[in-house]
Amino acid sequence: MGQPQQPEGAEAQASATGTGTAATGASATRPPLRVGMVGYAFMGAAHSQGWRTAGRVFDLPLNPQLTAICGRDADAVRVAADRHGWASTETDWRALVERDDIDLVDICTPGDSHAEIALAALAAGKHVLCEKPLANTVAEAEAMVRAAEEAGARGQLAMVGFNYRRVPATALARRMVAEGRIGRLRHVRVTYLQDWLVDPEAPLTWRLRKELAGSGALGDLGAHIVDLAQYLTGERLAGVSALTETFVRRRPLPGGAALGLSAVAAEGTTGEVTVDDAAVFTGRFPSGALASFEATRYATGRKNALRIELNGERGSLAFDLERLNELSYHDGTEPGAHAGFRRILVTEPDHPYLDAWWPPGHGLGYEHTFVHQARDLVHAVAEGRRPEPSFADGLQVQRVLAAVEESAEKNSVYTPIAL
Ligand code: SOE
Repeated sequence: MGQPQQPEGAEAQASATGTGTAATGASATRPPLRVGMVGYAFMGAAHSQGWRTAGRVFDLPLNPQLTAICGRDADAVRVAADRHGWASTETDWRALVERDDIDLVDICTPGDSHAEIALAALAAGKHVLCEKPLANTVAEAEAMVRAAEEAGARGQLAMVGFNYRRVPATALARRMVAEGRIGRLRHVRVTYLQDWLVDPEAPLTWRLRKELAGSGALGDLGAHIVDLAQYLTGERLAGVSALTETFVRRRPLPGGAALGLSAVAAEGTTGEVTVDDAAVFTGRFPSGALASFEATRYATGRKNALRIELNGERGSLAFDLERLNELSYHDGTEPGAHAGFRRILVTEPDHPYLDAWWPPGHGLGYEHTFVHQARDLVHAVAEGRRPEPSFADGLQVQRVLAAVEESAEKNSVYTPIAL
């Protein structure tokens, strides 16, 4: 089996079991974890991959079963079920969450339905995995945390899907920070750059509508980098100063279903973009470290460029999602003549998650983060252990996003965040 979810944590280390052997037919004899998923587009496909693969690679205590997938369009959800390996379909999520043969509900819908589905699933006695950002508003996220805490007392678990914690290189970076390898933190520099909105004729898909998505690049990309920065540092932002912008305010309406991030435009119709296209903000950590963040869909030529660099008194770490099998490390205690950033190829069996995968040098990709996410959640369920990131972690990220919006509305005034 791979490394525990929080490689540096005593709790997580105590959870490490197994030997790293790939799952065989033996997994079929383990108790099932029957999953019902709501949503079947991009994230639904990614999570399906996770559930389908986790038990075949990792030696899991429970056997994830792709029991039912739900979407409003009966034909489309049937096609998705066949493609991704789900045993049955539903067209009403309320029916899905009430089914007796479902143990865990995985929410892969746009943010406007996260709270309603999660509350119903928790009330129905299910464990819940919810895609990021946890909700569209702080109030919704607070209600979800309350429900998760009540359900937790009954033994149910709730996790939010910040999958970039599960890249082996980011998990290794977390471990190295916790080991003190960069020493006292001074700077955190994070960008998440995409370019799928550069064309002003790209249609107004759901991600550009506040009532569905909550916010734009901020919630979609900014949520990831806030979570990752806080996860890697082990600290929570104390306050932010922000700018946001919507560069293109009207766009053609979509003429049909979304195709990945985009869609075909319907000719002659336009609608208003009601979210930010980009968010740039600075922040302070309680330790005194300074942070800068940039999230945009207008970084021409940048496809999925999530980059983070941490500078500490003793060293630095840098990660680039477009080279996700690598971690750069500079040991500032080395003699100057030989010092410099070196590339750690994060494919060794003693790197997080990697003892179950391929021989050294045979790298992993984006989809594997979802396999690791499923793996970690299965362990948490089997061990009755609160998974991370929890709904409370998701709420705290939501509070940062709200502070960014508040600061941007007030010309970047420094806006504290309740810890
Ligand atoms: C689109 O910007 C998107 O698919 C995000 O919604 C995901 O969370 C991110 O992982 C990749 O980009």
